[in-house]
Amino acid sequence: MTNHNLFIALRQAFPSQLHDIAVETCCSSGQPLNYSWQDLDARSAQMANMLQGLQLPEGSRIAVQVEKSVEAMLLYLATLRAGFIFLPLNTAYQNAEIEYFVQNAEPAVFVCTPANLERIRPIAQQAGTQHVLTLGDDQTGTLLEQAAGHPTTQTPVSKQPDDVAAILYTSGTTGRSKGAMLTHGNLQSNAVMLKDYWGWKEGDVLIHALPIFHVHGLFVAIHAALINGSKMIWMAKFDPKAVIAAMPRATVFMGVPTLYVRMLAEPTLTRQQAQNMRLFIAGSAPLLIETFQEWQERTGHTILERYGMSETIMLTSNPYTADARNGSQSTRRGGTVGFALPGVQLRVVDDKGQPVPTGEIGNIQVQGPNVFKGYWRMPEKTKEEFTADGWFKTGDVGKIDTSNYVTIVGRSKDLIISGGYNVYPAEIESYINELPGVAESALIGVPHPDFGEVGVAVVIAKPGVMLDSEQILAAIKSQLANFKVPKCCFVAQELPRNTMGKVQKNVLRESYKHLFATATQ
Ligand code: MLC
Ligand code: AMP
Repeated sequence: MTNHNLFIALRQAFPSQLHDIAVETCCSSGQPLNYSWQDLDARSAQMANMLQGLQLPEGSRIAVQVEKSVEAMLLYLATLRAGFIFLPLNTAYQNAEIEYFVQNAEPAVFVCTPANLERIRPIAQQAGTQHVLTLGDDQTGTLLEQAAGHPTTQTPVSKQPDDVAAILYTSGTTGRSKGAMLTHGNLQSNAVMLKDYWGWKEGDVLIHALPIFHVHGLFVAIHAALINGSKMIWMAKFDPKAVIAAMPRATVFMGVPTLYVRMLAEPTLTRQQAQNMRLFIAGSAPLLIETFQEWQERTGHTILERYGMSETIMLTSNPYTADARNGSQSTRRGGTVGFALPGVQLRVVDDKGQPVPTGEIGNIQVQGPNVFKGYWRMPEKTKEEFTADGWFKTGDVGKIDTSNYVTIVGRSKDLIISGGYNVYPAEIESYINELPGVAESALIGVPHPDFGEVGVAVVIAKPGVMLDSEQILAAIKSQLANFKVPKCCFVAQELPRNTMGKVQKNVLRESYKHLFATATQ
């Protein structure tokens, strides 16, 4: 039987010159560190052998909350090779958030930073995790120590396309975080298709400056480079100056809109500096038309915007070249997310599930080999998010025009996307509502010049209580990942409600929409 382990497809694309550089790091310490294709193969084999040596049950989850490093990527590859399930966690998550994930996913292994070991170990052990290992961003930690003695070759464990490769936590359209199960088949089909669709070719070099705990940095970017045998210039953190400086040695860049906004603020971003680049790709959040146009003017490049989700990886994309399917005039259009990708079916329906006429707004639903297997241990939630005829409800609202361009106009899910990170108002509100003296609260997203959108809290006090908004923010900050902390908090007399008693967030959004407007001038 064919082995569909994703690692095999990635490994097959490695160039024959295994001693060539595969990953070039730009260390903050100033010491460059390079990894050859041979290094990627041998070191991920050692880690895979080490994981296999732990005698874990089949389907074990390997939870990972570490700073970005090449070794962290190797751990992902090793997990694929060993046939386990990779579970990446945002480094900003604090104890309460981690507690929820480990109790829900019950990982057999938790890899954390050396600095977080004492904090994470009891949380992980409480959830039954047998192995808590460490990985620093400076090639240290017990994971590497234990892997070092293992053989540098390994045969990837046999997998079928439907076997789960990774779980990514997301809140989907409602409620608590759910683990989206992505299979080897989901990931491979998307990677192979994007290699072709985005015109990857020999000699391409990717600047990788995104975090590697979400779809964008972990799957879209890493898979694209590996499955094309392309070198990566690896940056542990996004620094606009460093990315611009690397452009003459690179050809492809992927980023969330905030990264483009920040690069545009740099005088070193010029047409000449970007002339070696072949492709700039944006996604994870709406790219403002102003950013799209300004980028075109400054660099001569047209950003290619695409749209995806944790549950589906990539769904739509503007064309790389004129797309024959859609007429030779098709080009990258700002303000749209392009066409449904090959193999992806996308439809726009009304609230009753009936397709809306071309050009009209409705709910976006999708099908395809990229659509996830379901939410981890939540069959009911999974059922809710699919239609009876098998379409996944994205929670995004949009339209398709006569030339098949998809435009996202909003979201039916109560979600704020801030700098490419998702913030779920229901989660933040539940924390605020627990604070002493708080009667209720509402978190809304308002436009922001840097992050695109940020959370603002409106809080109502219990009768007779004087609330202090700074104290509310400080209390939230001590419990939740920093990007979830509202950028402002207002204490109000009451929340606007409709006749059904539902809080009218649209009214609040309207009231506060200019809060950060002055910063754009
Ligand atoms: C950082 N901060 C944020 C924030 N990032 N606030 C709101 N939203 C964000 N995204 C705040 C911190 O809380 C902190 O505030 C201060 O900024 C500095 O933190 P930092 O970590 O030093 O920030 P910085 O390095 O500047 O990070 C900004 C960023 C980062 C834009 C580089 O957010 C980022 O890498 N975003 C990319 C997210 C991403 O990869 N998304 C893909 C999802 S996949 P304080 O007050 O605590 O000091 C997906 C599917 C798809 O959506 O289609 O791709
Ligand atoms: P996540 O749950 O982090 O995977 O976030 C996925 C969500 O990001 C999608 O459902 C969209 O709402 C949003 N998104 C991704 N790409 C785009 C884009 N190009 N434009 C607008 N929204 C996007």
